[in-house]
Amino acid sequence: MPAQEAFSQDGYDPHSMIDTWIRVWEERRVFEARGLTAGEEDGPRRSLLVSMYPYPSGDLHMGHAEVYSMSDAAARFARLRGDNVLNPIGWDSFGLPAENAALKRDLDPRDWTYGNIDVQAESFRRLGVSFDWRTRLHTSDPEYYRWNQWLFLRLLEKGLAYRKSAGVNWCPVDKTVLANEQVLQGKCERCATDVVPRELTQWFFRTTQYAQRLLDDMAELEGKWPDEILAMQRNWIGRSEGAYVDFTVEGRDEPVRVFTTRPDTLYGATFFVVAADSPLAAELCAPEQRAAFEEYLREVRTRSDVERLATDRPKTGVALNRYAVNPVNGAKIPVYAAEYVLPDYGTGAVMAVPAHDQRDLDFATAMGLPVTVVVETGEPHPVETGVATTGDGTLVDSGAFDGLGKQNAIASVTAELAGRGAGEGAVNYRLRDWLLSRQRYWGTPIPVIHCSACGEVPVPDDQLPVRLPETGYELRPDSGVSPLGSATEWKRVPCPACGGDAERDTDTMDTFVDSSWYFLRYPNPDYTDGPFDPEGVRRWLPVDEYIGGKEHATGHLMYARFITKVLHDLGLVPFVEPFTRLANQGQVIMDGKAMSKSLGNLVDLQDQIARYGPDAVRVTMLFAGPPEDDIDWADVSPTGSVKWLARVWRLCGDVVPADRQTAGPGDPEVRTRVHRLVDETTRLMERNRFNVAIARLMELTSALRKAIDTGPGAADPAVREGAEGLARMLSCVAPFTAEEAWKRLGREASVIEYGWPEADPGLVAQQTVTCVVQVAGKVRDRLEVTPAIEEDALRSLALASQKVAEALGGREVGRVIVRAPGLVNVVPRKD
Ligand code: ANZ
Ligand code: ZN
Repeated sequence: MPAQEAFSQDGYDPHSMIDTWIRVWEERRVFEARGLTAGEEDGPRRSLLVSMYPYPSGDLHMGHAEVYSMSDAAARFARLRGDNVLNPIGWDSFGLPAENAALKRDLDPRDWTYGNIDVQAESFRRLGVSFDWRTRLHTSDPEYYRWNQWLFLRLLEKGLAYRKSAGVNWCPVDKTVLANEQVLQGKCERCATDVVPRELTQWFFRTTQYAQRLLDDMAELEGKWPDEILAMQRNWIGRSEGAYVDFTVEGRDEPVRVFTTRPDTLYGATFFVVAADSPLAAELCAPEQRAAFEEYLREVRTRSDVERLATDRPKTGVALNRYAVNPVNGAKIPVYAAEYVLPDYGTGAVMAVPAHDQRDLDFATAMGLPVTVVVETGEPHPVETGVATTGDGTLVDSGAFDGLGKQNAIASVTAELAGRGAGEGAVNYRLRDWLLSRQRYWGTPIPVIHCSACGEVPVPDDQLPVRLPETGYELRPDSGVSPLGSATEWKRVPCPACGGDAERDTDTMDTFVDSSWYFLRYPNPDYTDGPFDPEGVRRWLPVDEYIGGKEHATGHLMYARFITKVLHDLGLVPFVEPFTRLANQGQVIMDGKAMSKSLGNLVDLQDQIARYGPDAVRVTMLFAGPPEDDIDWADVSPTGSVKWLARVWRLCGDVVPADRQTAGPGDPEVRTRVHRLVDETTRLMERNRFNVAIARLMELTSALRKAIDTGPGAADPAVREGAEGLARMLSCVAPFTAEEAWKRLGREASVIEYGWPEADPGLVAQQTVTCVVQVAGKVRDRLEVTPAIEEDALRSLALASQKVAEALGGREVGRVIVRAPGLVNVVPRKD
């Protein structure tokens, strides 16, 4: 524990106040939502604000402090404004780090996990986060994961869960399956042996069946989710329209189907490519090419999809010495196996049109294959430039289709193919089915029993949960593929169908299954009659606002959307989208880089709290910039935050007690200023612009200080009105100090129960707003500007300020961050 910093803030002590207020809040139950699942139906507006739940990897870190400072400010604001708010907390407590820690320190993954959860829970309390602790859930509890199993069985019944063979990373020395994060540059993180691909039978959820709905329902999210995330989802689903075309292949009865987005280029197909690692390639390979093909295949298996699709790598492949026949003109074209065609996209085979597809052109160039232009686009010939032509144009050398434009030709060729049974229009998605089996211990066991007589038999619902064995298993088994495979006692069960000897499935579920529905259980985490309480779900869901990092754009958010649609189809939830609004927060970085142990730039949250107190840490997080931007901890000033909080605390102590004030509404100028600032802060908080809202609160602090020292004085009612408003608004961002300030104003706890101050519209109408100008995060000047001022104008105005020039002291300007009309931050260049 680092020493607490000694602050000479005239009595303001950011540490000693903590325990008192935690106790008061708990006693008064101020953070409990009303009517979770029963009673108080017709209360005020309900809102459910959810932050992506934490993983208990140790104590809370700076990233957690950032997310929860933001979500808590939003939750407290909504509560102060009269919403019935549910601010829940749970833990994503299954996952690989627990196993690694257990192996390294010879612990039970349970002890490590639950120990960390307790530490994090205590830290959340001491950070003043306004959770309703009745929602607390842990996904590694059998009471929770039994419902993962229950859901899995429902998907299995619907044909949405299935098994097929798929590749895994295998370490031949440790004889174990490695998760992607355990593979470092192609080597096992433990023993540095080259990892080899291996085929295993694995469980999948059929997300592809929902591809179109995942796209269509995005219409509901437009304008409510960040555009960037929607674009990433759209791209991940990757819908392409085109056609299937059937090519006959010599010596094979069934034709081979390809997917193409450009059926109009069919006459330009000069060769045919199948994915080297597809069963089809092995089947088509002529005997004399077998040896070459197998050698090539070994090479291909070591490469990732990203490498395989990279356009800057030389194209490789092997001729299979077979011919495919073009259905429209009977042309015989050679068949190749190559890595640039992926086995699990489209049909795993392509008609190659080198004139109009860049990868095909690169391959043709490498192999010396012909290039035939069939769409005249006006661009130079692909053979001369090495660039395939992809623009619009007119068909040539395409028989009866000559002269058609691209779009017309796509339709006509597709119709022609369909007419003679050699193809049809098709839609293809890049989205893959969700591979959910993990060969790991610390996860939800898959509730299936394998019987030699009956096959895959679901565990009956009344035998759930299938609990993890607590003893008799090896985390790194000497043989076999998964830890549960080593639990011989646990594995052996009678078949539920025939009673014969059978074995449990030994895989566990991807933890993204746990997180795909946890928010539905928040209103009643102890519910036992189903995965979630239908009444709680009806009252509180979908989530009004979901807050978390961009890294979940295509993983977690896609899975949660998918499972919600499945639950909807099962009649279990009335909506199809789980998160009405989504907000992303940036990361906390240090000196321009992500914090990491290896870089030695880790900032420890507990150390920061010990120095500055929880409120100053929260204020610093929020004041650093808009929520979606990264926060560079090297550029912020927690000391500045402490000083401001101390100023508020002192100010509220200086205001004359209510019964000794002067009569009347108080100084009109002060009142006007107070009401305008309340109004602006309100509007900024509504839009989650916490940084500018705090700038307004700072301004209010200074205005009131001035009113006391050189204005109407500490007994003026407008000064009290302003100070009380300040304490109430402050409780969103610095809850402990706000309570102390409220007490110093002679008021009774808790300030939260007094609500958000109202601005008098009559006083609000105004001509100018105040823009705060910071240099390196410190306020250096204030400018009166019109509310509609443009960013550029504001930037010039700020840079022209004498005070800014003084603060820069000759340093060069690096970045200028402008948030019109309220804030300009000038960041000096670092050398
Ligand atoms: C012939 C053609 C001609 C193509 C042309 C494109 C341009 P998107 O848009 O991503 O869906 N393709 C099909 N299956 C593939 C696979 N398994 N691996 C690699 N490439 C594959 O891309 C669809 C296009 O990608 C398809 O259309 C096919 O090439 C190729 F002027 O067919 B095209
Ligand atoms: Zn059986």
